Amino acid sequence: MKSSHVLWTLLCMGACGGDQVGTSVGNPPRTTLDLVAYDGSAGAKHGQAAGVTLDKALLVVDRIRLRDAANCEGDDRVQIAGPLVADLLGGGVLPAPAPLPLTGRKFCRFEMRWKQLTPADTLPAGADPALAGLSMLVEGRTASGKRFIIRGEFLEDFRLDARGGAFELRAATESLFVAFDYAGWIDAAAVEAGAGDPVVISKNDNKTIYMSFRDAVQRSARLFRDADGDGALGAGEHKDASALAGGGT
Ligand SMILES: [Ca+2]
Repeated sequence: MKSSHVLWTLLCMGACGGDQVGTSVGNPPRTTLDLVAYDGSAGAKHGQAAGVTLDKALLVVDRIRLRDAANCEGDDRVQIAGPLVADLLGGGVLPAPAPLPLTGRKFCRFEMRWKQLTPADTLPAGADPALAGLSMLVEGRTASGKRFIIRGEFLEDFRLDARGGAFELRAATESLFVAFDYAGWIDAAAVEAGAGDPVVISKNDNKTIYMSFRDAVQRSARLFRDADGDGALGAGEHKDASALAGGGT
């Protein structure tokens, strides 16, 4: 089970040096990273996107690396230990957002990698047991009521490049979101045409939808600030123009 204490310790083993971090164990940083999803299309209700309604969206990412802006192609990077299990429509990273004690540094890139859990992996409290063995689990319905389930077994790397070359964590209390705009994830017409109830979308079933879905999820990722510091990604905080990084290629 993930422990913020262990995560903090691992992160410091790889990343914290000198005066980068002024806290110590027992006084954990308030700067955090969370993983969430939002609807980037105007007017739709939460969980509803482009002809489909999502009932569930969980994903797992392996370590996250932040590249130092001063040497973007070099080896100077910070690594956030994973895996991070997130309920994108619910509580975000489970059981709590990951510590991100990096105030005052500039970064040019966010590098992420899908993590496929093994069936024996212990899930954090609150995670859907059906996520075992997967890297992503999505369930929903089309407008006609046709149900679908997506069982992702993704392993690839993808990255979010800083807009304008670099972004900086400005305050010791600043928190970031890697947020996925789910409005374009799913081809509703293709799901409608799929066989089965529910329509199963996996590496072995409806593979064309499966591959398009994976690419769309990666492309939909953006990095945003929690501008008002309330711990949630508000509608005014996920405008594309305010993204610190994006791309998902
Ligand atoms: Ca907020």
